[in-house]
Amino acid sequence: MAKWWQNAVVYQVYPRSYQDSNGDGIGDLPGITQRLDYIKRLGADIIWLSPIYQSPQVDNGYDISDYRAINPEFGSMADFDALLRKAHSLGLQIMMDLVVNHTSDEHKWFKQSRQGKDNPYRDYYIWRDGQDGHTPNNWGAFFTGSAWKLDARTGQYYLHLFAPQQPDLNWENPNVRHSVYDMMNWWAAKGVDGFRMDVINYISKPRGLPDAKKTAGPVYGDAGSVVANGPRIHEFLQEMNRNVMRQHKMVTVGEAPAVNIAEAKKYASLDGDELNMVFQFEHMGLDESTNPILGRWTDRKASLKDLRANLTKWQKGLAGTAWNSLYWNNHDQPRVVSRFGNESTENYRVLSAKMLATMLHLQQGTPYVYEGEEIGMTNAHFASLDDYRDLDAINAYHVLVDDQHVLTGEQMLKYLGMRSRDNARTPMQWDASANAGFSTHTPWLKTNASDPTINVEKALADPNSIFYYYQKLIRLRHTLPVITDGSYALVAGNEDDDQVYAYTRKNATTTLLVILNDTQETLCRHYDVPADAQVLIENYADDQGDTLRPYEAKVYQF
Ligand code: ISL
Ligand code: CA
Repeated sequence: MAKWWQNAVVYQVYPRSYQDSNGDGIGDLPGITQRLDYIKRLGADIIWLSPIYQSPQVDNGYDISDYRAINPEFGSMADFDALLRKAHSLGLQIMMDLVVNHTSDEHKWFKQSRQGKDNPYRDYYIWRDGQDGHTPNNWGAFFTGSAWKLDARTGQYYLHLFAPQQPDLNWENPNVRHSVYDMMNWWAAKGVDGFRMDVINYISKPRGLPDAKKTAGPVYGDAGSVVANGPRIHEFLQEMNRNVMRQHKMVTVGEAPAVNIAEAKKYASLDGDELNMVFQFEHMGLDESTNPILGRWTDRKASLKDLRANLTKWQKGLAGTAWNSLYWNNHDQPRVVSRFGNESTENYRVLSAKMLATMLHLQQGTPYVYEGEEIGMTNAHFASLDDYRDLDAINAYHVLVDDQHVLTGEQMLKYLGMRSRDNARTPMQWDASANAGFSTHTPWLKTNASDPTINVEKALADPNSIFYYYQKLIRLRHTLPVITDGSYALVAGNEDDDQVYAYTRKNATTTLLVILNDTQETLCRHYDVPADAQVLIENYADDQGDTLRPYEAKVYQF
């Protein structure tokens, strides 16, 4: 018997960019509440809200200064309660973002902690002496620079894996852990239905905080490789589970960079003593640069072979023992149609968006749809650094172009246009009016000017839109058990095909055969299909058998 979240579909809302209701150019909670009917119409079951807590917004809310207050830009606690009530009345669940690897440096715990070595909150964070006038180890922060910042008051350094304004919490301290569990229970008591846990597999730091391996090129060691999946991580999550998850009906997903199959099986085991599922990152890394200095700043494209091999590895690796989450997009990733699809013509944009949706939504796991994905929103391709708001993009530009001179400004702008997180964060495109119907005021981040015709109003008026295709995929998941419980296999011989991806899902009564042309060419492929097979869903109107048209996706049921 599938658990309730196993055939659910999650829709992620980035509150800053969804709908502004009071004309200040910033999306807010009343704006989301106005749009819940739209999310319901798509068919999603759960809404994951990116952070809405009180925050200085250095990292758009992933720097929290009060876990029990709403950021005033987004509204009030009464606005949150109204959102939750309306969501529940529509049968939608709310999943909160839980950011507990770090807080904001304006959190009261950190303000206390930095007061002095004997402050009761000192040990809430990770403080170390320098080594001979240098940082305690070689770790680099994910947003550039060292992961350590010297604090003048006590002459010690504190750890921040992200921005200096995001000090890491010390999970070795039981008071930290129980403060977090209390806070989670407080939200659960309010009625929230689950948590998406930010970089949760970074919370247990390696003993002794050893240097990380450093390849020739980068100035700092790769902290991610040593902090991911640390020594006490499973103990901490099991403790959290006993204190929080087991007390409520709740769905959880952990963001887990650098997770492998063996670790994922522990985090997301079907026994349910840690999390329900994790976000793995391997398919998001397939198009990284081969030059470690550049990392994801490149225009490399992933090959179909690599993508298929990776998705297949995760399908088979977790089958029967743990549960996958399925995603192409979130607020940190460029738009899927621009990245793995083809945005060069309107026809290809629509076809490739539907093809990629088919690839993902027919696999086993819980699918996540990120706002705007369901209408095929594309990357923004900003022309100037001034258009960017994300500290990740701005810092990377300065380091690679101005300090290290490894890229020209022109090259970096091109790579930002392909990979920056701001590509995902441009305002939701509701209609063709000014600011895409997002706001009456200039938005905090420019709307995507590349195609003003991509919007919800237009999608809802067109029965062949990407929106209705997603709606259908979601409805199929809700009605056909094989999509949730069927076993996954590649069609024999398909592993070497660099143009077409073909796989099956099978349970005791039903087989699905999924055929996907990942090219803009017309191809010929023969697959054995029983004479009485039905076409379950397709992105062209008429099945032409062995002929596969550009980006054709079709699913047979028999
Ligand atoms: O965004 C990234 C590159 O694609 C990742 O390296 C990202 O920083 C990492 O996945 C962690 O992300 C999460 O924690 C960050 C926050 O900035 C991201 O928005 C969040 O999703 C720090 O809280
Ligand atoms: Ca607003």
